[in-house]
Amino acid sequence: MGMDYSRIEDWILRENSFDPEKLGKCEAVMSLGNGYLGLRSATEERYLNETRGLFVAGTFNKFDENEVTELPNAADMTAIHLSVNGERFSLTEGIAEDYTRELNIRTGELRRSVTWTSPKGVKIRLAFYRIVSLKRLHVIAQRVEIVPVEEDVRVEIKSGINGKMANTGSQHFSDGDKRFYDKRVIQFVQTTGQSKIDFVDTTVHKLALDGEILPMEAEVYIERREIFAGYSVDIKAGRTLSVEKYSSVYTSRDLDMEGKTAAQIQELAVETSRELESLGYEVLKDESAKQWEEEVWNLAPIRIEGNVLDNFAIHFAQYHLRLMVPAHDARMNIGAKGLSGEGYRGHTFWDTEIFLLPYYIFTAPKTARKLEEYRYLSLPGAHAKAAHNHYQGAMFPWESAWLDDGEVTPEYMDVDILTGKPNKVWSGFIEQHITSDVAFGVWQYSVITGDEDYMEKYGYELIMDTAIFWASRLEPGEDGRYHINDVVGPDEYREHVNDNAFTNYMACWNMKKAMEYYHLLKDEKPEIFTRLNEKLSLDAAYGGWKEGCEKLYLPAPTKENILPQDDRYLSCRDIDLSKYKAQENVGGITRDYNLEQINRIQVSKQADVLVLFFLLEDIFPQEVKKASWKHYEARTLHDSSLSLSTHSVLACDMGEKAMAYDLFRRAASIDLGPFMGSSNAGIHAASFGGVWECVVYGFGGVRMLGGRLRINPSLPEGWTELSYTIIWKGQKLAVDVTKDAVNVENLTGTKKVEIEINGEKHVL
Ligand code: IFM
Repeated sequence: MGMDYSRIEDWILRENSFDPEKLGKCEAVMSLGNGYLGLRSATEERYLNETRGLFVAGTFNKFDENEVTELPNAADMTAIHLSVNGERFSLTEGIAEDYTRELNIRTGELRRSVTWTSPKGVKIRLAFYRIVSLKRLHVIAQRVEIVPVEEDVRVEIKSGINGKMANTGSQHFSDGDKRFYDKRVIQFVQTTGQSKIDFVDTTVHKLALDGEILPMEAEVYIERREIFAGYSVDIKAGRTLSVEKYSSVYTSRDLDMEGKTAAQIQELAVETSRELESLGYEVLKDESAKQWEEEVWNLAPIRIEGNVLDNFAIHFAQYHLRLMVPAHDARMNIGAKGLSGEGYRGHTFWDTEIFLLPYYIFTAPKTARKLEEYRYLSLPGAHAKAAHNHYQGAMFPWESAWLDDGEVTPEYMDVDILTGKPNKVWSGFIEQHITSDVAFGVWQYSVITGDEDYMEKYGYELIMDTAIFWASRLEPGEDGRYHINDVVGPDEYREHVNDNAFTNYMACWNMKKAMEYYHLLKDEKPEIFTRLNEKLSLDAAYGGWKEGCEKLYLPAPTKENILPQDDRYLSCRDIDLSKYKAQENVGGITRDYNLEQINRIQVSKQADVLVLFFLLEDIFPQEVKKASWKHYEARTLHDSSLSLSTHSVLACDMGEKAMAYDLFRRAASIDLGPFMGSSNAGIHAASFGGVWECVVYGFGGVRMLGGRLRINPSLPEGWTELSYTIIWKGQKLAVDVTKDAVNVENLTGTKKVEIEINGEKHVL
């Protein structure tokens, strides 16, 4: 498969004008990171409506008893205040010309340039560059270039570390230890209030005039929660002053800092600063770009021919999929906003298993394993949640943060439009399908990768333990069947429903899988069986699974072939949804009706039954999928960013190509689209996984069905070629699809691979 990376336009996300009222969008979609650090792309100069953000994966803290654990917004090190002849540089003053801001998603570099004339008429050219290194997880590097255009100027620079950051008001850090080494290196150590994690933030500046280093000593400003260096430099017209700033963040929670005291980490950070300074911005940028090339673009190449925008969209998704994933540490997982904002407090949802995991399984299995190890490591929280609710086994939290936090869904959010009171968030109590989603993720991972080591250490246990929860969760009904009452299914517009199809079928799948593995272990891995039997009493649990599966009520399709979403959905009233379907912003219906009223309308926030068809594709006949797809698509508002991609993939399966493409475009526009407010709190992590699912699962036709690999591609109008790679049981396959051919090549070639392509069995 030939990859042509030469077309630079395919890799650039550009902003051509600056709007100080609408800063959130670019801050989030152009954010930088490496899975350890996530940095919002707030500008060097500060604005009233900005939301600066620097997040370190897994460093959760609970601000106060009435709040849930969240990922704290760490000290800011990217602000650089500039003044020219005493006038502060700001794009809200004076005249800005030739403004552009560009994110190069191929290299991970952010650039901004502008010619600025100050209110008093002094003209300067400015260029700003920055990266978060993909090679050195702790490092941020910046470069600013200042060129006076017409007259000599005096530039003043104030730059350092600002520890006054908060998460919408919650200040997670102490005012810590501030240090200034050799009148050059600035250091600030802050500690989180409850989790007691030390953050060692260090920064150093390097100034040069036309490339010649200026050996300058800084003025130091130390105030409450901040420490800054000040420089002032005279620049002749036409000459270039460059200011490079190298910053690093280390925390006492970092795996690579384990066993080190705060003082040792401080010392190491100072050494890092000196090393970064000697390497310089260009070297740091180039080595990071090389890492992007090796780790992402060469490892998981995807190319769409025929539509530049779609080709960009899939690469943009891959860019963010790398930024958000803590591939370095299994003790943490992906937040619903990645590391690009405070939204959803850095918490992990079912988004990981159902929308994100497939990308990592098929392209970076080691990373996928870490995500599923996290679930094993957080079993104590799942046990505590089950016990708290008088169930057995592992009941996974709807939202999770640090390993032993357990459930961290906030109890209240937003306001009821009718009562004016805060809305109770029921998901943390009764959105229980997360438990089988976790089990499904484990199974997907193990089948696609063939990683038996994971299964033996963690996977079998997770599937059994979650099945034990389900058996204890079933409620006997008067009809002699078991029911699962009072839940929220994937569709969060329907609260307190009984027998949600997704929940019941997935619970049944979970128990059946546990039974299957019970036999497998007993017959083929007796020592593992004995260990787990002692730990989980499998022999006693088996009867509960068997009876549970046999008696659990599984909603059947109506005579019109529609699978009921829950026991009430199809009898609720229909209303004209066209107003909400056409809305620019999501959630319009909640401004007209409260949740109780919405519960009585046939309307869905997001894909529900359709996710079930997507996961358990082979147990439902095509006519049921088709009729249900039609019914629910008409009533789904896609008010969750998780929704469009599932509908698109299903539309592909249904042969509804135009619809599939339209839904894919809308999914790709969730963060890339024109609505400026939608990404303020951070990007929509799951939607990027969804975009990959649309391309590779939908148009690319890949699916793991009952343990087998199937490829049934179908390109949308306008795409002339789609190529991608997937890793199937350790074998890397390059798939190339055109309108009339599918070529699959086994690039690894060390094992036979069986695939069904367009209904025909092939062995590679
Ligand atoms: O997990 C989702 C949920 O399905 C809809 N609300 C947002 C959550 C986080 O993305």
